Amino acid sequence: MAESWWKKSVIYQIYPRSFCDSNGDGVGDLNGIRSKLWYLEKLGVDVLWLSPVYRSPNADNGYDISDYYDISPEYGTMDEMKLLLQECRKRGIRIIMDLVVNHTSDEHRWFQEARRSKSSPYRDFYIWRPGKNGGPPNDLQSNFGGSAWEYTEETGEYYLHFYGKKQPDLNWENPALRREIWKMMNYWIDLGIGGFRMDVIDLIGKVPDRGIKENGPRLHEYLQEMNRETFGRKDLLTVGECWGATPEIGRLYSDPARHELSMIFQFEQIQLDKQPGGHRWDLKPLELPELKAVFNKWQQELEGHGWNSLFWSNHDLPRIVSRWGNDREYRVESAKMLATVLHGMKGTPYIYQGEELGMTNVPFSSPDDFTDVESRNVCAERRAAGYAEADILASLQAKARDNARTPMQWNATAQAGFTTGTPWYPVNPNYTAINAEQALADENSIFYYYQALIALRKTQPILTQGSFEPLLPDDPDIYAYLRRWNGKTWLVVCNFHQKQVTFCGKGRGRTILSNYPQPELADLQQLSLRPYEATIYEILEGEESS
Ligand code: TEU
Ligand code: CA
Repeated sequence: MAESWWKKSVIYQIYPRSFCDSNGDGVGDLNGIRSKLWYLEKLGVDVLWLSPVYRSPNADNGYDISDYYDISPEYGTMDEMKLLLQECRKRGIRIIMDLVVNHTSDEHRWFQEARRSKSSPYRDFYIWRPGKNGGPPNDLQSNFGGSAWEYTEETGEYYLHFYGKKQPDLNWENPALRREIWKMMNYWIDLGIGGFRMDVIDLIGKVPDRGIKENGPRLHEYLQEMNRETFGRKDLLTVGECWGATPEIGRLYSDPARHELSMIFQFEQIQLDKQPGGHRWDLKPLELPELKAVFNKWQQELEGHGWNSLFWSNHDLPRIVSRWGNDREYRVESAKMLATVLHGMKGTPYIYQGEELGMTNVPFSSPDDFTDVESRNVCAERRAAGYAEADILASLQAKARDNARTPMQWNATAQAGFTTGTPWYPVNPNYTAINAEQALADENSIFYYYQALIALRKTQPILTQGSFEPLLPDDPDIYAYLRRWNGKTWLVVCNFHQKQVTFCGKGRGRTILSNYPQPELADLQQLSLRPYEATIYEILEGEESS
């Protein structure tokens, strides 16, 4: 069987609002993306995932859609979308769209109809329940804080919303709703898109009366129906966002024999730096052995039964160099080290815009500077619960979604070259030093390191097909593993921390790529690793380490 194209791809996530503004209104747009295709082509990525650009009142920056068939006027027009698709096609770049179908906006026509009357044909597109004892139907909580139920005057019932009040949940048990979703997906497929990223797809099987949010009983039935009715007839990339996935669950989605999705985003590694049992705002430092254990498990357990996605960051997560690297004196070294760890593994890598420049978290100094809907809610909740302001600030600085959403840093001119107007969100003041123009002019930049990693993935089947073997699972500082394919062995060895450490392997290695100057041949029996040093070696024949 021919290998699917997306196993060799590297995907670049664009958060359109913050990528490039072409008309000076301070909001990134489709023409802005089109004007930067040369940059993405130079980086070498072959797929763009666009966070939502559909019509939306923006209660959650586009993750609240009011019309799936139209482009939000602030991003452009459907004709501009088609033009972007066309320009991408010329450059061999595919676009995958964000599919947000767990919920719509409350301003979507379906919901407007549904809320009006119990007899509306759209009533059953959403989930309505009468209240209990003068309150909501049960104590289900919204992922953005507070009750998941909202009362409506018109019919005296509550509707379910797992996210904001302006994001009512769709009722997937209704076959008429599912048919509408298939129709809409086919519309986009026919426009020539390369696939879908599926927002919180593990929630669509919800059974609110039994308190079931994730991984409901009919979830996989719906996905198999979706596959049959929409993308199954084409070789498209589909990736489901699944916060609650274990490798066992990951196989259910991505085992090709089950005809569901290409792969999922799993978040186990993303949840390691929080207090056990606590919320992600309850901070705890990352332990490297725990990180390795999670990745190793996913690498090994999906082998032959599915396919991994590989990512450090997205629009909901803090900047990885600030999170698990060092965004001060070793920003360049640590950003490259993190890239090496991830891109050396088996799966499809995703790069979040600005990650290839080593963009950092925002230096906000008050909780009130954080304006994202989730940040506002958690701040209000924690103030009400009596948390110290300093604690709230520390949590937001470490984890707020705002960190990922500052404008892309293109150059050192005003507003980082993102806009000629006033940006919708403040530019990180470090743009004068950290920006694309600077990176392109510096052959040792993080950008060119990502470019080299992407080029390796395109030319070296060992990266896409080779087996994965973890080394040193308990070492607190070194992240090392082997890849093997066709008689060849590669060693990826990284110092995750600032202190010097020694790696003891076997044989000799030829340097493939490193974030420090390296001799062509290295003695792997005793490698002294400098701060955040990362190297990929080919182990010379007959000298395999084990
Ligand atoms: O996020 C899924 C999700 O579960 C979030 O609640 C996540 O836990 C949080 O954002 C982490 O900060 C997806 C989208 O990626 C996000 O942008 C949307 O707000 C959310 O769904 C609702 O559509
Ligand atoms: Ca604009």
